[in-house]
Amino acid sequence: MQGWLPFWPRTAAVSGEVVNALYIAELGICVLIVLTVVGLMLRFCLVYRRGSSASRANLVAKTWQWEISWTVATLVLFLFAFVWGAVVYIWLYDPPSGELQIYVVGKQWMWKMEHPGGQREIDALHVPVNTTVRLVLASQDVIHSFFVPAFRIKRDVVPGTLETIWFKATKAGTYRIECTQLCGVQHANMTGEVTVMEPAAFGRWLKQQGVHESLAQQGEAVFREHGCSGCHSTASTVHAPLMNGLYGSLVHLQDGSSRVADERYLRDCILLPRTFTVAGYPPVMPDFSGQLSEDDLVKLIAYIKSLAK
Ligand code: HEC
Ligand SMILES: [Cu+2]
Repeated sequence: MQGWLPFWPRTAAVSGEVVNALYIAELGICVLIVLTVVGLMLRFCLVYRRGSSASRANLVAKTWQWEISWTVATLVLFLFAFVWGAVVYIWLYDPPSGELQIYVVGKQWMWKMEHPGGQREIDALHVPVNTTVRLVLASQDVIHSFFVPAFRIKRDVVPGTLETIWFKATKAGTYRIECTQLCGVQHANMTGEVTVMEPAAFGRWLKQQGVHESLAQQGEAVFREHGCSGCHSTASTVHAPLMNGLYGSLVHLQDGSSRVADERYLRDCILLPRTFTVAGYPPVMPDFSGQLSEDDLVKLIAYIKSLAK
């Protein structure tokens, strides 16, 4: 695409190609409609201008065939655009579990990335090429929006919850990360760079970071330090659920409803324990809101996830 349209933005991910196709198709439909309407207008302006000798007899009466066919044709056209857009939207915003999971914490004014191996980066993200990467995004303060134009992915990061998005980069290189939600005076500087590397180079990069504790291991330490293990362990005298096998399972709640234990659920359990209780347990889980940073939460969640199998 860039070959014959130099101003076309770079495309370096599967989602980029998919969004390009949709964008070009919608642009094509719009151009077609504009040309038809403006073309007819100009034609009538010229042909029937004052003083022209065009015949004004034989006025065509309105016919139902015409009315119905153009209405149905545009309806079908727009429904087609809608269905296509909806399918792409759902595909993009319902991430697969991914071969690599990275946590992203947005704060005024930087992006902090945490790899499962415990490596951290500020305003930079290293990933291997041709790998499905799932991002779990959190905000420490205000609403930010994580945007990688070359991948055509964008996700608002709302404080108080977790968002997910995914991508599969197809070309090695470096690509801009931007915040697209006005988030304070330094908003314009809240940028970064994704570096897409060959898998071998990525493996070397991970090693060079000199990290010895994985995110889950760091989470285990937080789990102990904040007394979670005092209740959530086999040795505990409190009747509390064990974390083993929790992630990804279906949890039945006291009120009869159930929820899948994804990252968002785990986060709610820790910060909003009073809003729901796991069926069969006493509602004694303490409220940890205000006591744990987004970083600690990310570690705790990584730890609980590591106990999934
Ligand atoms: C005083 C004991 C106690 C402490 C300390 C405690 N919890 Fe809990 N927790 C419970 C109990 C009891 C439940 C089940 C009832 C409920 O949901 O409120 C629970 C539920 C949970 C659940 C939902 C489990 C499920 O099966 O769905 C998670 C996740 C959780 N706790 C994580 C933590 C984390 C992380 C910490 C430390 C930051 C922690 N808990 C500290 C007692 C505790
Ligand atoms: Cu921001």
